[in-house]
Amino acid sequence: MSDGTVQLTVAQALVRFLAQQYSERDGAQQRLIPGCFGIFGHGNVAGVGQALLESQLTRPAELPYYLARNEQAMVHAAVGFARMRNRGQVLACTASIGPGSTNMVTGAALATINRIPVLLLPSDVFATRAASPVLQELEHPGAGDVSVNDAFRPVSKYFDRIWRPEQLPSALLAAMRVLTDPAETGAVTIALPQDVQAQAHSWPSDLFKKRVWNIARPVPEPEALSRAIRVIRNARRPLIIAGGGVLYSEADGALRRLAEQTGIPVADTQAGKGAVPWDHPQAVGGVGSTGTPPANELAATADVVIGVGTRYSDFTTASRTAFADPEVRFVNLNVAAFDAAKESATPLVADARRGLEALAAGLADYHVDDAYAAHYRQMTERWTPVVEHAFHLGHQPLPAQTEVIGAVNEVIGPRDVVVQAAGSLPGDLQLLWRARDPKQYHVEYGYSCMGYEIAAGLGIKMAAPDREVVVMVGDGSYLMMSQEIVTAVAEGIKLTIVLIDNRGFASIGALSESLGSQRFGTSYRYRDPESGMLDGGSLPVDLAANAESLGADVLRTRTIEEFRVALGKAKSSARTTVVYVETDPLAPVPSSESWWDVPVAEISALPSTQQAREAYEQAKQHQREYL
Ligand SMILES: Cc1ncc(C[n+]2csc(CCOP(=O)(O)OP(=O)(O)O)c2C)c(N)n1
Ligand SMILES: [Mg+2]
Repeated sequence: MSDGTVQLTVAQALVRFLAQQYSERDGAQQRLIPGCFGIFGHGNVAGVGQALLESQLTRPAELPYYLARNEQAMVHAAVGFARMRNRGQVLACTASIGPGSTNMVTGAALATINRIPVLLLPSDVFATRAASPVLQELEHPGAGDVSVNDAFRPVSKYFDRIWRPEQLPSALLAAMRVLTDPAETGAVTIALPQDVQAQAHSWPSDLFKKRVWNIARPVPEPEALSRAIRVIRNARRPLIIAGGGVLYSEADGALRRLAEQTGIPVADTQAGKGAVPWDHPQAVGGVGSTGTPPANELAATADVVIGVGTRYSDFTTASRTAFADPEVRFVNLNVAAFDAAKESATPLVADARRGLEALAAGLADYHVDDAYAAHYRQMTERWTPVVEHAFHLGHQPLPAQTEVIGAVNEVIGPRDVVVQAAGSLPGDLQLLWRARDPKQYHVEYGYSCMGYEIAAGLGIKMAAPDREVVVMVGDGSYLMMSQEIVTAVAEGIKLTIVLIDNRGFASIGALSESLGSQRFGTSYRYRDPESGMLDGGSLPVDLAANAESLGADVLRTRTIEEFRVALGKAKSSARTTVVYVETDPLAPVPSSESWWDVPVAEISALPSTQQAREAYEQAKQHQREYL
């Protein structure tokens, strides 16, 4: 306890405070907030910007600053970073008022949905209202205290606005708690009015002492553990579903041990893939709408589903059709009570690693019977050649996307990271990818946000400079957000970007066709004057040239053989390299033998829609409520 005070602006105090925060888990301590992304405008240039400038004057910088090219993208980069660091480290993002700040709202939603911590510092309107409305201020005639930053409230796990300097300490402490709470974490937003940022104040010097935030590993309540063990012990056809929580808790070892000890097969979600390596005897692949047929058959007949660190999205549950046994029960191990309770489960609220260790101890004398083990092994062995075939399809004249995935999977090293988020790639990847390391597979499928890929790749590479980061991005996503290539070039952060051009939305095109909407509006073409539709000739767009113009090295490939060679070159290059390949959007992909609930028009003049509606109503009958 010291009774000294320090004179600093609000922004200077904020930066000094952030530089003194540490996280701790399993005895390892590290800076909680090792850097700050930003884009300056009049809302933050002289406040947070000035404070950041002062903080760069030491070597190394007190709070290293990174200039991004788009505010949404910098939040994606921060998410990629925190996810790669298993939520033990977080980046801050500063934006100017108005559009700079609202550009971050999408990133905030993505972070919160994926349970990944980011610290967002949008700038806000004058607290004094000296000259309202200022440039970019929203005027709400019926609510004087509303600004555009109120849009962050529903997508943040913690929100505060600093109208007066005195509010800053309590807001910062609350923010750090949420950032380091594994159950509560997500986007944390502190809005900073532009005049308040620059305001001087006398701060207690204790505010700036080093602070260590312990990332908790809550243990299961003994009674809850007994209940969970009782349910699992009676299971004849149990199935574990590994979600992202397994990886964030670094519980992959504990999961493998439990699976080996009990013989219970492990299926994974998009966020959990890699928790168990693909060729592990208990691994059965992805589950749900884009999962593997073996995992989905096991899900259909499972009597007990053990969800670990999963939030049971509709893709995981195949819109509540995946688990079809009439008596199926769930045991959910999750650090968040909210997720543990899903599907009327027997909840086990605990850290994944602690919970899995406790389950293993309590299930010492339990093992699935030999027939069940032989059954799931046989099924997964039958699946292996299907993947092999898809990886080496020999599709002509343009290669299939599955071949590109196969080449990436075979060329990159076991510790290298593949990054994806939206389009047809996440589904194909979950179906086919063979993960060899818990951090190899980075697919953002909570928000499935087009534009995440390249931006997140940047953050992932910052978090793991010793790994190669291979971003896979479709032409649609690339067109939405590729500008962070410039940031990668400027910072000397090396990315390999596989740009798959299939001239539009292969994913939504296929979905549209399956739902009777005839691929309407899903390919990038000229408007045809006769049909009035976007089904004219191909556009003169050259995305490879675009990438070149942003400063990346570009390798154009036409065949899968050329692609493989180029990928090898990109891997050994020290510079950010885009490997460009065109693929056939209509090439075949193995089926997941699953379903996804996307409602079809109940009445229509189109026979294609009428047929799709009929199929929809049939499939809908298999949807369950787990009560
Ligand atoms: C920001 C955003 N807008 C819209 C969507 C809906 N959407 C999902 S996939 C997709 C098309 C993606 O196109 P592309 O990146 O070329 O991948 P492809 O489908 O061709 O594999 C769209 C529009 C989305 N996921 N994210
Ligand atoms: Mg595409």
